[in-house]
Amino acid sequence: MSYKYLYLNTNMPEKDEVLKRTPNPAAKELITKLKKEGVPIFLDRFAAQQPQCRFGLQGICCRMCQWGPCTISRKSTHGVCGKDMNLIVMGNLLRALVSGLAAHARHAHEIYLTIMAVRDGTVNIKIKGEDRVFEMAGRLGIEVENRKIEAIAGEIAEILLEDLGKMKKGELRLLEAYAGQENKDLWRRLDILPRSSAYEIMEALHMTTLGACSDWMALVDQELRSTLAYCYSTLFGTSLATEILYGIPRPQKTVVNFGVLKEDHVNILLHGHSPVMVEKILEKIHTPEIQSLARQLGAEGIVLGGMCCTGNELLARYGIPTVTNILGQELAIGTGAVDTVIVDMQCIIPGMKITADCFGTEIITTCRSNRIPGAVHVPFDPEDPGSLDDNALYVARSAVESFGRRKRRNIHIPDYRTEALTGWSYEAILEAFDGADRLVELLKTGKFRGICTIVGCNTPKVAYESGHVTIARELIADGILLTTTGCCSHALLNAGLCASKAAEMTPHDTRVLLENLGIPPVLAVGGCVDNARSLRLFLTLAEAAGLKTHDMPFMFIGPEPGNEKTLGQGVTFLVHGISNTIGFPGHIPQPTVKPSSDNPEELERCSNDVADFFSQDGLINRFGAQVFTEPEPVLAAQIVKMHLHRKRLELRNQGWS
Ligand code: NFS
Repeated sequence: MSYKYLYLNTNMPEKDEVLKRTPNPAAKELITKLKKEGVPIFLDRFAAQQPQCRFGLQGICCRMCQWGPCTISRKSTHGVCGKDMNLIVMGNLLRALVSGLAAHARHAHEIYLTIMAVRDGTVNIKIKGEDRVFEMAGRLGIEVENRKIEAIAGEIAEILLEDLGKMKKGELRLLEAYAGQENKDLWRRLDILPRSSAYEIMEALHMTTLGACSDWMALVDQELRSTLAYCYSTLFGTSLATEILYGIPRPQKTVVNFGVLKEDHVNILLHGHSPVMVEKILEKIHTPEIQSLARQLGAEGIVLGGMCCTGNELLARYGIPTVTNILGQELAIGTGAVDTVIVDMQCIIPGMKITADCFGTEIITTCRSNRIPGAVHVPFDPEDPGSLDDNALYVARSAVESFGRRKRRNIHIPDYRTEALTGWSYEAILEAFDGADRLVELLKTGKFRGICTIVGCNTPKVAYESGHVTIARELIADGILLTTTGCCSHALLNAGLCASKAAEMTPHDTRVLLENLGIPPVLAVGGCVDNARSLRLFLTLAEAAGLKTHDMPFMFIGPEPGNEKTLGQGVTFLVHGISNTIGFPGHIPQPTVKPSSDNPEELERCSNDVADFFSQDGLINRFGAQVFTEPEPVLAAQIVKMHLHRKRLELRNQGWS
C-alpha cells in the first residue's frame, strides 16, 4: 500500500510496500525481523505521521515569527505580515540551505582547529597529506621554503578559518584559489560573492526574520551567495583539510554490507561525519592491549563497520567496510550483533537510541553538539585536545567491553557481503583514466555517454534505497560513468555497483574499457563534503575539453533528499553550470500539475515563481543550468539520459559522437 499525495503527483510507500520494492535484501530481512519483534523503526513513525502536512510539503507554511504559523491557500493568499507565496517558499529554502551550511561549517571548524593544534604541538597527530599541503600552499601563495610541514599546514588552516568566520568585507580565499576565472567574473557580475560562511548564515537568518526582506529575488541572491560559501568554505575546505590531516585516498579493494558483522566478534560501528576522534580510536583499537581485551572477553576479534559519512571517510582511506546509511542505522543495530556505536556529529537519529536500548547496544558520543540521553559521552575538543589519546583509549576499551554485556538472543546478521573498489579521490580518478585529456576523449567518442554524480541521503518517502539503486542501474546500463558520495554511496556499494565486476552491467564498449582499466562504473568518492572531489573533476574535464561546464554531458542527481545539508549540494553544482535531477519531495518546490478547479478533467499547472526560477529561465539565464524534479526513479533516469543526450547533440559539430 502507498500513501497517495495526488497534489504532489506522487505516492509514498508504506512498510509492506518498502519490503516489496527495496533493492536491499539485507534491509528487507531486518525490517521483517524488527517487525516480528515489535521494535519500532522509522517506517512505523512515518506511518504515524500520515498524512503529512500539505502546506509543509509544498513549502508554503511560514513559521518565522510568532504571528503565525501562516499558510498560503486560495482563501489566504498572504501571511499576517503580508508575505506572499514567493517570499514564504524562498525564505524556507534559504533557511534550509544555511542550516545545512551551518552543519558543514561546524564540521569544518573542528578539522581546521585540529590542524592548528597539530601546528601548535598540543595534539598527538602526524600530518599524512603532505602532497595536499604543498598543493594548497602553492595555490594560496604561502611560503614553503625552509618551513616545517606543520607550520605550512597551520597557515593554511588560518586562512580556512578566516573563510569560515570573517565578518569584514573581502572575498573567500579558497574560492579565489580554486574557482575558474570565468566563474569568478560571472559571480562578481551577479554580486553573489560571499564573505564567509558565518557571515552569510547571519545575513540569511537576518533577511528572513519578520519585517526584514520583502524581495524574494534578493533572497534568491542570498541563496546563491550562501551556496558559494557552502561550496568553497565548507565542502572544498573540509575535504582538502581532512586530506591534509589523514592523506589523499587511493583506490583499494574491500568488502562491505551488513554481512561483514560477525556474531563471535566484537562489532563496533563508527558513525557521523568528522573523523578526528575516530581516527585516534582506530589507532587504539589496533593496539595489542585492546585486541587482547576482546579475546579475554571471549570474542574472536574486533569488526569495525562504518555508517554515514564517517563510514565513507574510513572506507575511502583504509577500506574499512561500510555497513549502511542514515535510514539503515536502526536496522544495523536490529541485527542484535552490534556491541557499540561510536558517534561524532550529524545524521545520528534519536530513533537509533530506542533500537539500541532494545538490543543492549552501547552508544558513545564524542561531540559536544551531538548529545544523546543515556549514552556515554567522551567529547573531543580541538581547543583542548591534550586528552585525545587517553579519551580515545577509554572509548576503545568501553566499546570492546560492551561485548561482555551483549544479549545473545535474537541475533540475525543478513548474509550479504559485497565487493567494492573504493578510495576514488580527485587525483585517483584522473590517474586511473590516465589524465583529464584521455577521459575527455572517452566522453567525446561515446565510450562514456556522460558523467554524473549521484548523491545524498535516504528518505522514507521513497522505498528504501530504490531511488538511488534504480537510477544508478539505469544509467550505467546506458554507458554513463557515476561518482557517488554520502548515503547514496552506501546504497550503491551494497548493491554491488562499486565493484569492478559491475562493469558487466554497462554496454559492450564501455565494459571492455572498464574491464581493461579495472575500474567500476560507479566511483565512491567519499563523504558529502567530498562532493568537492566530483565538482573538481567536472571543472577539470570541462577545461580540458575547452568547453563551458554547462555544455558538457554532466549532471548532479539527488534522488532521495533528506537532510538540510543536501540542498546546498545541488545548488553548488547549479552555480557551476551543472543541472540537477532531484527526487521528490525535495527542498526545491516542484512545478507540477493538478486537476483544474473549474474542470476536474483538465490539468492545470500548479507552481510558483520560485519553482519556475529554479526549473526554467532564472537559473538558465544565469548559469546555463536548471533543476528537474521527478519522484519516479525510472522516469528520473530518463530525464538524466535525455539531458546528456541533448548536450551531446549540441556538441556534434565539434566532433562529439
Ligand atoms: Ni550527507 Fe552525511 Fe547521509 Fe545525508 Fe547525512 S550522512 S553529510 S546529510 S544523511 S547523505
